[in-house]
Amino acid sequence: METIAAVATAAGQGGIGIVRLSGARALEIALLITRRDSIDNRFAHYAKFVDGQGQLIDDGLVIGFVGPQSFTGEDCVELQGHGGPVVIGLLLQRCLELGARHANPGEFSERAFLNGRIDLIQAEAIADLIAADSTTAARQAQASISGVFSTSINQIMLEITGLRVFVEAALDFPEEEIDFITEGNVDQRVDLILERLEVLLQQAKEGAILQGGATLVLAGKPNVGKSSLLNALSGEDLAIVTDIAGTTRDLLKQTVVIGGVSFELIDTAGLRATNDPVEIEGVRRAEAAISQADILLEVIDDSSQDAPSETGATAIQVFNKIDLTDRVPGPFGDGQAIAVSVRTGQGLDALKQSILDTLGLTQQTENRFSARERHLRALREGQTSLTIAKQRFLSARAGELLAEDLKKTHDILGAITGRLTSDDLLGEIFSSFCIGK
Ligand SMILES: Nc1nc2c(ncn2[C@@H]2O[C@H](COP(=O)(O)OP(=O)(O)O)[C@@H](O)[C@H]2O)c(=O)[nH]1
Ligand SMILES: [Mg+2]
Repeated sequence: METIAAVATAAGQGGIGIVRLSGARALEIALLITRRDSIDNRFAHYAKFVDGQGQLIDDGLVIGFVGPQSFTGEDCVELQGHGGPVVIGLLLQRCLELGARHANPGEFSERAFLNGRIDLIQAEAIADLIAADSTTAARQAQASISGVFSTSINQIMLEITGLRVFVEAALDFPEEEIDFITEGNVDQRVDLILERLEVLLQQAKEGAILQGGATLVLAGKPNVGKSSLLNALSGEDLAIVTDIAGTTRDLLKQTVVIGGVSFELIDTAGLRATNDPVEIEGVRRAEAAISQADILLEVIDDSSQDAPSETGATAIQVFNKIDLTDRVPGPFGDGQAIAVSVRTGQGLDALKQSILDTLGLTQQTENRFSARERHLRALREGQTSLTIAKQRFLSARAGELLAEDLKKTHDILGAITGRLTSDDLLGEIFSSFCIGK
């Protein structure tokens, strides 16, 4: 493996800038730059960093991590200098002159994965932690890094392994005539695995929503107070609010944090028939946004006689302007309707709570971990494959078929932690990382 180098700290100016090296020549390169005779394992040495002409580039700390007890599993070095883009660039340049190659995005994490230091879930969670835009997202990424998700997957994989061993053994000794159903409790064991998969899928779904940030879309007639609500929820005066219907014509997007969860909130043009070509396009965009919404906030003017039109699990009806109608603030009816006054702020906390409830985000936070769409897909595929395995087994009672189906399920789930993953997928995952990670 070539020795790789990259700036590990963010671009720009900072107190400290770090160049990171990994690979067989990492220590040797660091010795040349620091002109030291040795670098102790996991020890911070003060050092001067010099270039090829013996000129001082910077001074700072050099720390060596001898493999395999390092992040990547290889010999690693951190050169910690001052955090200026030019000075840290010179330091990196010197590493490259001495034979290191500039690392690709995510290459340090990829090596950590390839050397078995972390699994794929953990590698992805590191990227998610760095990209986290809310406390919740950061906490649950940390949970995945520390192995909460991986452990659950591995337990399920272990159970499938146990079942496969049993089935394969039975196939090897046909004369023993092991009765799968009665002695092996095969269908019960499959059911148990299916149950575990379902629980894990629910947790992962929640994790993915919190990680990716759900989309909230404001919809309703003109002048009901959608833009006012966007401003209230974001705490900023972003959208233009007037009493003229048709003021908002384009989509307006803003990140808002509710209960520690970050959401993308989209304000739309009011839905109405119009001849204005700009507004027609605005309405078209509004409809497109509505169809993509995780949660639709249908705003209704409580002082009008209008009735809500959108229903369903993911729509919340927001009856606004109750300062004009004297309706009691908060949830009413079947609970999917919330009375608010954006003007006075009444009912807005109840609305926020309702948003979290509707996404199923009020349960315990203890088992939360970050997850990605890729994981959800694999968990669902695993469920399907195992369900088919069970059905085929019960109808055909053929051990060979079951063995095959179980192997397939095993492979699908194994791709989540990366035990069994194609090179294409690996390339896709790690190339989305930042350089130096
Ligand atoms: N009385 C009252 N007026 C409001 C309330 N919320 C918004 N409005 C007014 O309703 C009008 C339309 O608001 P706007 O946010 O532009 O509505 P949009 O067209 O749905 O985006 C503006 O004059 C707002 O000041 C409220 O809670 N109470
Ligand atoms: Mg508006």
